[in-house]
Amino acid sequence: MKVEAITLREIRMPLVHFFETSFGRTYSRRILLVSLHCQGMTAWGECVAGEDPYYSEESLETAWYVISEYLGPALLGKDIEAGSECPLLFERVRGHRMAKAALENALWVAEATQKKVPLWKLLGGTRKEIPCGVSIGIQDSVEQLLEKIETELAAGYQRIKVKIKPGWDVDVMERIRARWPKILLSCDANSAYRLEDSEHLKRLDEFNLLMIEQPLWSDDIYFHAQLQRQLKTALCLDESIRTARDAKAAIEVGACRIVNVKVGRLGGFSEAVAVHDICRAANIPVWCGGMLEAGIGRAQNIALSTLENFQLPGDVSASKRYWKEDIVEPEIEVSKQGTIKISDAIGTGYKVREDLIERLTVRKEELRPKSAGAA
Ligand code: OSB
Ligand code: MG
Repeated sequence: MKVEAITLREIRMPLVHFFETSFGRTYSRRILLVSLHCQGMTAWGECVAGEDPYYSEESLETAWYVISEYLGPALLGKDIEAGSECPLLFERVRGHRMAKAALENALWVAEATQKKVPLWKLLGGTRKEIPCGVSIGIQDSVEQLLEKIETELAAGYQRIKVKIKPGWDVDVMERIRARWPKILLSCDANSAYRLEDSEHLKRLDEFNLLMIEQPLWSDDIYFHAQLQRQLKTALCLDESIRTARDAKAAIEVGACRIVNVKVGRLGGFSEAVAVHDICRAANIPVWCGGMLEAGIGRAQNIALSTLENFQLPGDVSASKRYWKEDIVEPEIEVSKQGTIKISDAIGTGYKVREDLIERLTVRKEELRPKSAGAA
């Protein structure tokens, strides 16, 4: 497949409900989409970088710059057979994994389309139905949070994850457990605590949580191992795992017992599958995280979640929880049992709504190979 041109687009999509984590509240998303034009075929990728560099160093703006100046030119005019060739082509650029993932994942979709196979099969998936959970942000009141949990349980979701931060943690979990003693429940701190908080965090042990996600620094592995030794509850790492090597180190030092796999954070499907494999070999279950994706990213997360070691329900939930109207059709729907059925269609099985994307676009840039002789 020759990559003849790449289009970058910024689209704006208001969230149905605001989403608040320990680093802030989001009402509306600005999303960078890439489309690769390969000999009559168009393959789409969604960059999960946020509006601001809070979850990680990357943002929509840094991703736009790095794709337009470095990663795009590394692909343009090249004949590429497989998405798995990307990491080598991008090797000179350090970090910027979300920018890399947007392009690499689009090439995996192109490869699946060309080979006429479903993306999930190309990735090595086996599951025909995946279990789904929800991530619920910090609310204005505990009552509001309880109401939201009730709605999601009624919709069938198999696991509830709530965001926590100092001042919104033990008391909140207590209220949830008092009402639902048995549900699969976890919490995510997005790095809001320090090792000195370990006595406080130990109080979470009484709630029989499935896991506590990323309590400490976003770049730390070692001190999570110290914390894990003090807790009964399993720790899960999200932000701290940026490479397969990080996953290996975290497992070896005992920093977590569960790993969150986010394809954007890891730089693309190649590294995400590598993390999956390392965890499987070490008997560490993984699950697929979410980044408030629109349908393109969401559909790709679904494909990844079909791999065998995605044993726990992911933050892979229905389009309508986030968007009035999603940019793929059909929209992503979740069954009454809290699952998504996997389609045997070629590619992701979800069609990109190019007309709607065009209407949502506020910025666009087209990249083409520099003509021969140009500097
Ligand atoms: O830590 O998992 C996270 C959203 C933005 C940034 C980080 C995280 C999240 C979520 C949302 O938890 C998951 C979703 O997409 O539903
Ligand atoms: Mg997280």
